Amino acid sequence: MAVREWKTFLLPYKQAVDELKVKLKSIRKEYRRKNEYSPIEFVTGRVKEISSMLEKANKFNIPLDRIEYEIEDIAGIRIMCQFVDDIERVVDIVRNRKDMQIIYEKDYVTNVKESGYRSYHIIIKYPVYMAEGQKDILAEFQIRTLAMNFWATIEHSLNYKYKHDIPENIKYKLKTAADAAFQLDEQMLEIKDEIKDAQKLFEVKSSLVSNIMNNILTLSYLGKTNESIRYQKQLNDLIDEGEVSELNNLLNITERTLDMYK
Ligand code: 0O2
Ligand code: 0O2
Repeated sequence: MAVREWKTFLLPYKQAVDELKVKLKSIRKEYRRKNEYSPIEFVTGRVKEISSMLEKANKFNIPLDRIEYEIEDIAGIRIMCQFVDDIERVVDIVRNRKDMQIIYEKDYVTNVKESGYRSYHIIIKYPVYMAEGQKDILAEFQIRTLAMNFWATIEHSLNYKYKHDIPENIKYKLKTAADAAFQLDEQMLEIKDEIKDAQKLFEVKSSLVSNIMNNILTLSYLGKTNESIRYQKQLNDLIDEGEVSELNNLLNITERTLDMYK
């Protein structure tokens, strides 16, 4: 295939990656808007490099006209979670969607790969609407924790450097590091509630602070300089150590003052 034909071939995959990223990121946004914990920490996506596709086609003797059926990760989406048990929640979210048809799942979280690799993979069929009409493409989700992602990213770059022939001593160290990543995930799971509470507290406080700031700004626009300076000082005193209840009080006071002038 000429470069131009590759570009045309890859168009629906690029569109699928863009759409899937938006869809998954908006799940996170929705949780955050509701002030709830999101099982999705962040999402990345990529279309497979042409060189990497050719390499895979060569390795598995896949003729070019079979690539779209045989290479399942031309469109690749990675979903990162904070905790191991978030992975199941994300898998359930994907299973319940009507716009993504699951072809099969591979659980490398339970069945760790020989290399030490852990992740939950889902291959989906996804309809993309192009100018000429609908095209169904395959896409791969890799769902993993931050620790799994850290390990896989490093191991992947070493594989690239050593052309998949990593020296035994480094392989051994990677295995030990994979165990350490596993332990880290287990330990984080044990203090998950603690961490979630801290994160929630941070979010509640920052949303209170931003609402108070908005009210102070509005007062200042309305020409109520004295009040605005007074509340700004009170807010400054609360920023570091203030309790939620104190911030709530200040928010109520600024709201009542605003109501008086509106
Ligand atoms: P935000 O608000 O910065 O988090 P693009 O191709 O540019 O349209 P995107 O999503 O920017 O798409 O690129 P990509 O490479 O697919 O995804 C990168 C996203 O993952 C960025 O978020 C990064 O912030 C986020 N990311 C990467 N590494 C980490 C990490 O270690 N921790 C966290 N929390 N996020 C990470 P956004 O979408 O730009 O939004
Ligand atoms: P890329 O784009 O470079 O990431 P096989 O190649 O037969 O072992 P198969 O059946 O093609 O694997 O699919 P599998 O096992 O689900 O793996 C597909 C993708 O998972 C890989 O894509 C990697 O992204 C990731 N992966 C699987 N095993 C490992 C591993 O041991 N280490 C790391 N870092 N990643 C792994 P590609 O093809 O490597 O492409």
